[in-house]
Amino acid sequence: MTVQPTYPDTVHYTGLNRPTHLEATAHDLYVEGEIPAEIDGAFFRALHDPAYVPLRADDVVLSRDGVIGKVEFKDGRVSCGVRYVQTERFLAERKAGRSLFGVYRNPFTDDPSVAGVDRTVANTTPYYHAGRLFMSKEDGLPYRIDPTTLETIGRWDYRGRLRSQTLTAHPKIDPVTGELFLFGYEAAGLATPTIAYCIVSPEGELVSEQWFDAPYCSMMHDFAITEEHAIFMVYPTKSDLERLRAGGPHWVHDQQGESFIGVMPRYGRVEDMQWFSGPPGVHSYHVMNAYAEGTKIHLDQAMAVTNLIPFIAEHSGINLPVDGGLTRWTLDLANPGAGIAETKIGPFGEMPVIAPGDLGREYTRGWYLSVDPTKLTLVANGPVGVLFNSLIRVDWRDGSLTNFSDGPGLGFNEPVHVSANDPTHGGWLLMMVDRVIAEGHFAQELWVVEADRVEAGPIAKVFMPFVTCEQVHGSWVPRALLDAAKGDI
Ligand code: V55
Ligand code: FE
Repeated sequence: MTVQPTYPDTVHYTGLNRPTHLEATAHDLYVEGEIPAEIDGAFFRALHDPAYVPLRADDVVLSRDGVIGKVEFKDGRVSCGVRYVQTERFLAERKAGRSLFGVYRNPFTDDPSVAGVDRTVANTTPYYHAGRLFMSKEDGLPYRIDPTTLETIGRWDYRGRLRSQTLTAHPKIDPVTGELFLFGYEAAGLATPTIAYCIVSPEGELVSEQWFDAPYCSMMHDFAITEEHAIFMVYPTKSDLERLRAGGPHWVHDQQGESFIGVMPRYGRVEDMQWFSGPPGVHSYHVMNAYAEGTKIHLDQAMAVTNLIPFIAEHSGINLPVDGGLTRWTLDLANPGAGIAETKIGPFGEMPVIAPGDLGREYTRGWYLSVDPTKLTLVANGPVGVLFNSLIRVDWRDGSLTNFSDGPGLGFNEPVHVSANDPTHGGWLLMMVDRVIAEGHFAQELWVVEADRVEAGPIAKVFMPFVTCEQVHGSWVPRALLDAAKGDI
């Protein structure tokens, strides 16, 4: 008789993070309300679900295997599916029938049999460019996925042309030119300060890759693009090779550490980067948007006083109350000495979203998730330790906020924006909602919300026939783009 290993009894493997090992499809889901006919396409979601009990009981949620989820809308009918991303790591572990890779982003903790095997889990963002669907994580290269079957096609390196060892999970697609802007950090290997900045043509060919050094090796989770600039944010969550060799954590946040914003012409040379000094200790995971106004740049981010991920704060010996908010930073390229002007826009929150057509341009509205403390869910879970229960719409024309909150017992996940054919209609948001049905157990519903009337709540709900693990990010792919999917290898 063999003794089955068990999942650790930590937030990383319980509640919404309870492993499901699920791969499934379902058709003609039950819908309450009416789904607008124009919602025609696929909502791809990045999920994470471990395939095996981790090697080390102190491993964390960000190490869990990537799963691609899809909710597809066609002619008012809804179907869904989930499948593991068959990364090299997943395939090696499936063959062995157990975990072979050690803790989050530390290859020195791996079983020696997998030395040199790609260890990314592709669990952060699905994105679609030039007819190709990818699943990505910032510690490696993306994996290409068949958008119809959700089968993994393989790791994507632009047919061997890409030199960087990593690519961001927050790529930017210019809505007018169709180009894809990417960067990779730790591009030259573990704990290096090397950044690769890349441009991919609308046809999907890598046309430029330039390398530069950041001031130090930082967790550069997101970046920004304007019509004229590429913007890199360096916040003091730092890595260290010696710490990794000793089996320690990849990231420690330096609460006294300096932060920097690097700005370069987006088609220019990395040598033309202008660095701005930011406040010490702060951190941001996600950008809502950025745009240029004359020599000025506005950079709108979900800012926080420290790194929000509880295990990183813990590894860093930081115990600050969670604080921050949607914040506009304005910098003037003509006057770098003036530093960064800060405008607080909205309350603490995360997962900012815009209409994809607004990327890099002056925009009128955006959305993000926040926490309404009067409707709090007692189940603390997920990477940031709380369930979001408030959807906020920001109107940038006058800075006003509207919101819809619900609970206790509900958790909101990052929505996607679906645009309407009628330009006077603001489109819709699709948002997966986790509903607590018993302690540690959930049901899931996909809500359809009018993007410019979030306060009215959902106009339709799709009841999911099975429960998946937590979503990270998502992408909406309209029917016309799905139909243009490339079948090449
Ligand atoms: C985040 C998520 C990641 C990761 C690094 O939400 C940062 C932040 C799901 O993976 O690898
Ligand atoms: Fe992210």
